[in-house]
Amino acid sequence: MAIRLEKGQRINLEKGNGAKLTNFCVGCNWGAIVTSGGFLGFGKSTKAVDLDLSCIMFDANGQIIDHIYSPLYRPEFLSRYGMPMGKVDSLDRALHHSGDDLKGDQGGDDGLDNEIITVDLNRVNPNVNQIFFFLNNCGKEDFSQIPYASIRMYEGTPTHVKEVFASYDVAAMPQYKGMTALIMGKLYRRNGEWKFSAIGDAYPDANICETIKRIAANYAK
Ligand SMILES: [Ca+2]
Ligand SMILES: [Ca+2]
Repeated sequence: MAIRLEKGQRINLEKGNGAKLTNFCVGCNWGAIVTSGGFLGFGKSTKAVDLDLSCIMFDANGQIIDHIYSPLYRPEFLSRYGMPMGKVDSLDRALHHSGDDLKGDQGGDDGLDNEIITVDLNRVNPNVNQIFFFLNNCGKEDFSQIPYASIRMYEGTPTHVKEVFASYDVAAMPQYKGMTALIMGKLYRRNGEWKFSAIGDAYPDANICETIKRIAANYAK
C-alpha cells in the first residue's frame, strides 16, 4: 500500500518487506486546464499548464552545492538572482530529470508523470545532506485552478510505474488558491540513513529563484 503523505509527515525509506528504497522516481503528474465551451461544446479549449519539478541539494552547513532545474530558464533571468544555468543531471549523476514538460496532459489524466526526477541514493555525493523537491508554476494560474496535480515516489522508470511508495496531492484544494510554488519535501540523511520529510508548504512565489532563496533561508539550516 502506498503511503498518502500528510503535511509534516516523516517517513523511513523502507518498503513493506523491510528492504530499503534506494532507486526510485520522484514524479509529478498534472493536467492542462480544459474549458468546456458553450453550445454543443463549441469553443472548448485546452490551456497549457507549465509546472516545473526541480530539486536543490545542500551540504551539512546548509550551503547549496548542486541543483536540478530546467535548462530552458533564461541565463539572464537566473543571473539576476545569482543562480547558475539549469541542468537535468546532478554533478554526482545520482539524480536525473526527464525534461521540461511545458503543457500538462492534454487529453485527460494519462496516469504517467509529466516531469520525473530519478534518484539513486547509493550514488549521491557524501557531502549532500539534504535534497529538496519543489514545484513552480510558470503560468498565470494558481495550483487551485489546475484540474489535478500530484507528486509521488515510486519504483520503476519514467514510463513504467512498478510500485508507488508514497503520494501527495497538490492541486484543486482551496488552500492552494493564489499559490504558485510548492515545497514538496526533502530527502535527508540521519546517521547515515536516508529519510523523507513531507513539507507541503505552498507560496505565491513569482519564480523559481524566489523559491530556492526561500528554501535556503528558511528550510535548509
Ligand atoms: Ca515544465
Ligand atoms: Ca500525466
